[in-house]
Amino acid sequence: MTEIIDSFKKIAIEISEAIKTKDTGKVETQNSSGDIQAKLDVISDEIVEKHLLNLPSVKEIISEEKESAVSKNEGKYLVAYDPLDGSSLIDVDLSVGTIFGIYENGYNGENIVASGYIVYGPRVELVVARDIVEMFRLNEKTKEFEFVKEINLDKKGKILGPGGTQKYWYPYHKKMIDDLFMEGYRLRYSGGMVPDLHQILLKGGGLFAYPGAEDKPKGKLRKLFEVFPFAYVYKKAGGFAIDGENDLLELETKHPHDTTPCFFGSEYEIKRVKEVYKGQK
Ligand code: AHM
Ligand code: MG
Repeated sequence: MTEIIDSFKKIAIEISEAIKTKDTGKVETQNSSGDIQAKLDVISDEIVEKHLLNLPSVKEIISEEKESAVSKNEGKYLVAYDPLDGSSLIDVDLSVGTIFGIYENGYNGENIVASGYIVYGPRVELVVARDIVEMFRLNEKTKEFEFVKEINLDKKGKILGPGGTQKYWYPYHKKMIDDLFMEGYRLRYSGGMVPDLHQILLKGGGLFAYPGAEDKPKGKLRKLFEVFPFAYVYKKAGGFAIDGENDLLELETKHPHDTTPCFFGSEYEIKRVKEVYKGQK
């Protein structure tokens, strides 16, 4: 496990360098989820693959940019990752990230044993969830990640990141978001789940929502590469992660690119979501 986490420190340095120096344009192909890929999506995927396949403890890898898993004849961990989440923000120079989940014996929510993410912002930060959630920051001079602090969520926050296209939101979802704004919550949504969820974690709490809606009943965000890893981080930080009703880590996956509605937050906000979503399906 530690060798995988250490490997993501090297990966972070390489991807960060690529973001600063490589072409920010698109490629002609689409990835397995049907998204138009940025050149940096492909480069980042290759960087992660190169590092992970070298590790004896890794049995299999799968990424948002791959149709299916790449397996080896050794190791015990399965690593699912999104090499460059939020890559549509690259050309406007907003923060992007890498997300990873480490699984054992399968890719259902209950199989995740550790997870983490890297934020490529003005500084490069790494958050790792094992028994606790720890944050590290890259020292650009020494190229070492230095421990910053343990992350713990408060019971109630002040910020709200409501994803999806408002035109297609279900009426009860719209009312819930409106009510929270009227309670005093402030909007914090960049369009990159890594910096958006990182902000909620570091500001003590709040709510990030990417709901099911008329245009996308199962939401947009993928279980393996985005949702389960962040659900694990939020739960280990004392927060909650649900699909409206159920704990996200109780969900199963049929296809590697399955998506789910998702809500991440602290106790108060997730209780509100549950009250609103009860009996709506
Ligand atoms: P990506 O993996 O193709 O980059 O898409 C995931 C991103 C998330 O980072 C973000 O929360 C979401 O898509 C934003 O979607 P939208 O543009 O619909 O608000
Ligand atoms: Mg993504």
